[in-house]
Amino acid sequence: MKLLSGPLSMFGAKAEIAAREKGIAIDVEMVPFDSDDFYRPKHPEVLRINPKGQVPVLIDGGVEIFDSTQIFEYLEDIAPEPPLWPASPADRARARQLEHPSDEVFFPQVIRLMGLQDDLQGEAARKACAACAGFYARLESALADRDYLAGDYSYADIAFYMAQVFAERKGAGMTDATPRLMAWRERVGARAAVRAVVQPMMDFLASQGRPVPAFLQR
Ligand SMILES: N[C@@H](CCC(=O)N[C@@H](CS)C(=O)NCC(=O)O)C(=O)O
Repeated sequence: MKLLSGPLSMFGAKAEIAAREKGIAIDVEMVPFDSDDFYRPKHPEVLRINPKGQVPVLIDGGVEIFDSTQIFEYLEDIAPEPPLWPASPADRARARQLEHPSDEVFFPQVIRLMGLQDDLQGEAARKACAACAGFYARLESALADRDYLAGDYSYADIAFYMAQVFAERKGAGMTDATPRLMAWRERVGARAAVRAVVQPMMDFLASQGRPVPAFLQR
């Protein structure tokens, strides 16, 4: 099985962490990525398989998939153990409803901040940071009676862990205002699969002389 990812791809990291959690041997190839954070030149297999031209892309024999969440679903189907979605349909639906906004509601605020790094005190950046803080507060409430976002450790945790790493890098990290979420971050970050993927990413940042979030410094 081959995963096309990028050295700073949070979506690629989601897929790689999930494969490691499942114990699936996976060959990860990093596509070209330049110092301006552009994925250029586009890898020919990425262009062929993903009409959006984005990583991650997973190739497993004749199966070719793009989108990190679609890759989660495939991994769950081929390797049901250990499960990374809850068992019952209702709980699964709830977990998916936590994984999706991580990518599609929270992370877009982080992408907004990526373009506002020279004006972090400006109104647009402050609005994006406030949206992230609101998201953290909602998850803090969800963690009142559980250790992980959807009960047991799941894809929802993997997705949000990676999204918040990038939020931290871009100025919208979590704070002591959400202590349960901070403890959750410790718990998820201590997992071997998570460390094995996030640490090389941080090493890549350091190798480029770019800041590494304090909570991930060696
Ligand atoms: N929804 C997609 C998002 C993938 C995505 O945004 N990938 C980024 C890297 S993290 C990318 O390839 N960007 C290059 C581009 O859009 O040209 C997923 O979950 O895989």
